[in-house]
Amino acid sequence: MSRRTALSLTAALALGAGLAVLPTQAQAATVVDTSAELSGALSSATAGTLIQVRGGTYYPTATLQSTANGTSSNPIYLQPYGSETVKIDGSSLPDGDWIFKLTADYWNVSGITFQNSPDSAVVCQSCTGTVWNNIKTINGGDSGFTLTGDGTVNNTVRNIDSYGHYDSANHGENADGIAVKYGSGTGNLITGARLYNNSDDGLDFWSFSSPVTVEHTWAFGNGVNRWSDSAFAGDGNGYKLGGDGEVVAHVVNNSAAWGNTGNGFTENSNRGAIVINRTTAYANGKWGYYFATGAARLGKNLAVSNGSGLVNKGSSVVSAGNNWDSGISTPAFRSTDATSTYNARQSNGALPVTTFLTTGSTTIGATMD
Ligand SMILES: [Ca+2]
Ligand SMILES: [Ca+2]
Repeated sequence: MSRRTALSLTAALALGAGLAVLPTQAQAATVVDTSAELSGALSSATAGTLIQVRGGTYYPTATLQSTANGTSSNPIYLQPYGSETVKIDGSSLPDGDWIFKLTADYWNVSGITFQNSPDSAVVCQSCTGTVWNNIKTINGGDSGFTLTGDGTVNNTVRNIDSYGHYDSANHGENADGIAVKYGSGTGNLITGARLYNNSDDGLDFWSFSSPVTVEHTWAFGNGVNRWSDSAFAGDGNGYKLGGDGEVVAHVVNNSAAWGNTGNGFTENSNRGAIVINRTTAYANGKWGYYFATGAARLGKNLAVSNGSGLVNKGSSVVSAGNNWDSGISTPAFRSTDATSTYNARQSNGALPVTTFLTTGSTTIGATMD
């Protein structure tokens, strides 16, 4: 028995019952330092496999992918070796290829940057129980991070940065920061995301028929033509919460949208009881909140300086405690300088500390953390 295992068991005994499941056996790490080794490790992984990638920038020539499943108690881990910096760059991939695709369950992917993909950067198709911690998807040719397919269940995307995506062939019409599209499945959570400067939307739930929860997320600067595209077609919504006829009650808590060219938050034709609480929409090009046809529940939200107005809400919307509701005042922002929102994340992976769009209010708007 290794020293580490002995200590863990001692700690477990000291803490008594109720502790999380311990690994049933120590599993040797698979350390890789070439794209070929990484590809092989992904496809041959089994429950409990720990894949550690040595620092450096990798240029795979084919999509890295796996259909290997972990289990809830023994996921498959993919992460950098120690504290090394790992970037996987799609510049050597064929046109139309993705960098990384999982069609698999119970993976735990953390700390890796996926950049310069010819198409989508990371796609998880019909995944159950995957956890993505502090990954980055940057400057790809379609959406940065995608959950798709039926059987998309209990996935957590925590502290992702996804920015700079642009699909040139479609003049920016499709590339979102996060896309949860064309599928179904409950228990999916996006938390701590920064989704910005993408050609289309920050976040897009087009044609996804089950509720998704979003919290502590920032979507900003999407839909701006940063590519000198004379036929630019990006929509520029911060949070596009539906589409394609699905009626689904997504939930967005304590999140913000600013500087997007479209709406800050929009049902996008979803007539379901979308729940939006304690969010802030600031300086978006169109409406702060666009919920003209559905039955959204809007509570304690704050809209300021949006191009078309604070809110466009239909007669089925339930609205209470928002700054457009009668008797609710609009607190002043401590800062409207967004510079600090681009800062490095905190050491625990959380969003950077900022006073931008904070008000100190305990009753309305996002807390920006
Ligand atoms: Ca679009
Ligand atoms: Ca979109």
